[in-house]
Amino acid sequence: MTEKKQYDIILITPYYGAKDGFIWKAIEYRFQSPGILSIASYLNSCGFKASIFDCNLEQITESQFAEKFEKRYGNSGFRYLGFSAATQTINSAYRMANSLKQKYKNIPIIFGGAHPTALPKDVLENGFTDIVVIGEGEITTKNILESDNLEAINGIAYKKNGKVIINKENCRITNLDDLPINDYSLVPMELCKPLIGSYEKLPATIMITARGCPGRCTFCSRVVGNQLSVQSPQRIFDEIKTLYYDFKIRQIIFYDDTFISDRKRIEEFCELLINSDIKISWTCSSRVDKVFPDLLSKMKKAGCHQIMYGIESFNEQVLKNINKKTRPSDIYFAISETKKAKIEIRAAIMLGNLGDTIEILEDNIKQLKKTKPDLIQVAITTPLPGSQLFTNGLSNGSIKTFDWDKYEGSDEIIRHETIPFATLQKYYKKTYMKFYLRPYFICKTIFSINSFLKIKLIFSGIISIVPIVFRSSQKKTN
Ligand code: B12
Ligand code: SF4
Repeated sequence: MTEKKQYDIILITPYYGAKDGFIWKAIEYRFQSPGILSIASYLNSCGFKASIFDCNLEQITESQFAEKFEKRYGNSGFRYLGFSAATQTINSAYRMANSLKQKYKNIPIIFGGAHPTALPKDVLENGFTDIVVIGEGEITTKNILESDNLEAINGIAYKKNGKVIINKENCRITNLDDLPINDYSLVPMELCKPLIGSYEKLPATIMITARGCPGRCTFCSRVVGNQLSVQSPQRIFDEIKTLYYDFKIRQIIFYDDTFISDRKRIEEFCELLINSDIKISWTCSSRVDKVFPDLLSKMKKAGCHQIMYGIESFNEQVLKNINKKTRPSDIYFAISETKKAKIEIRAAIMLGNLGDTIEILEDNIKQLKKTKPDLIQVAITTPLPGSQLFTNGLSNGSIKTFDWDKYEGSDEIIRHETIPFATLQKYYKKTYMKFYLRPYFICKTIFSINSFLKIKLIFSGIISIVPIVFRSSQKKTN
């Protein structure tokens, strides 16, 4: 008799966070993983049975994983196991996968996400990964569940007679409206916790309304490539309706790489929100060269209260070196117009780019103090697999370690041509300190207190400054 399988696939995201007892714990943020949620929602809509075990959202650490997995799925039966991993979580995912492989020897293990997409060969070399899905996973995973003939499935890498085979690329999903609305009941949404300073209301969650980015910034790891595909305004609105009415979500953080890529799409989306009973607050990210004053006013009216701009540097030559394709004048324009629209600005800055000098790092601090964004987010440049910086580093030998656990900004990964890593760390702290610990910022913050939530936010903000003295960190790019 064949064993009954309750699930076709269990999709797992590893835990990523601060070590127990470390002060970062107080300001940790976590959300559902949109990638595996989308795959599971799609597979279930096609008649398969997919389950999600999101250890990041549920805060299940590596040491708790095997026991909790057993409790939840031990008696269920499943055909495949899938792990989603970024570079910083790949080692943890390996250990988790290995522990399951010991027990479930005949269950194929699939890896997907940012790191496996960038380095599929590496991921297959560990002995317990059977298949790597490269890029978007919905259709490719469905094809795997439907057929054992791996040779015929585009967008995967696998091992045959000990040799890694990388098949043809899969076709991108050009219209994201073709995918079903995410089935949020697959994950415990009540566990979402936003990053300090990124919300006005609670509960909060994230949404992705576009995939791909036409930009080619050298430091950026683009998981699904350069072709942009989007959800229509109506589709974004429909998903928000589900989140608002069924999950009582009141704050959305749009995690699209660059939300304002198509002005008309965002304009129509804002109109749908303005003319509805749904009163949510939301934030998004944008390039500084995608700023339209009249659109900003409409966004504000529709509930947008903060935009994160990928500024990276105020230096024209550095912007050229990283292929950002923006100019300092775009930055000044974006900041002043966003202020006029009364939308908060979170400015993302990078230290240790090609061409950076001490003078440039000092000037960045000066410009931040002069232009006065509301919040800043600083990162020491890390060569993430999948980025041009990583590929260049491989060929010129400037990458100092391939220990993926260290790829989070606090260790030296790549040698800067002139600035020692200790100096970059010093400027990481200095930029935060000089920006946040100045009388203007402190007074502005005190005068902005108008609710208990604001007091809570400020308290968490103070806590978040403390670890910066001890540790550096990496940011999400856009
Ligand atoms: C939303 C987001 C988050 C969310 C959710 C993370 C998550 N686990 O999904 C939060 C805020 C929690 C987060 C945290 C972090 N993130 Co993040 N994040 C993103 C962002 C902006 C969008 C990802 C997304 O949802 N896209 C939409 C979905 C549909 O695409 P997707 O996730 O790529 O998934 C598709 C495929 O990759 C594939 N797939 C994914 N997993 C799997 C698994 C299987 C089994 C299969 C078959 C397929 C498959 O199918 C999916 C559907 O098509 C990306 C940037 C980007 N544009 O991709 C960065 C990005 C993925 N994050 C990144 C980083 C560095 C981090 C952090 C390490 C940051 C930090 N220092 O704290 C942490 C890691 C936490 C973690 N547990 O993974 C990097 C990863 C780079 C790299 N080479 O690894 C990216 C690429 C940003 C960047 N350009 O630098 N992140
Ligand atoms: S940093 Fe932003 S603009 Fe540049 S390639 Fe990445 S997602 Fe696109």
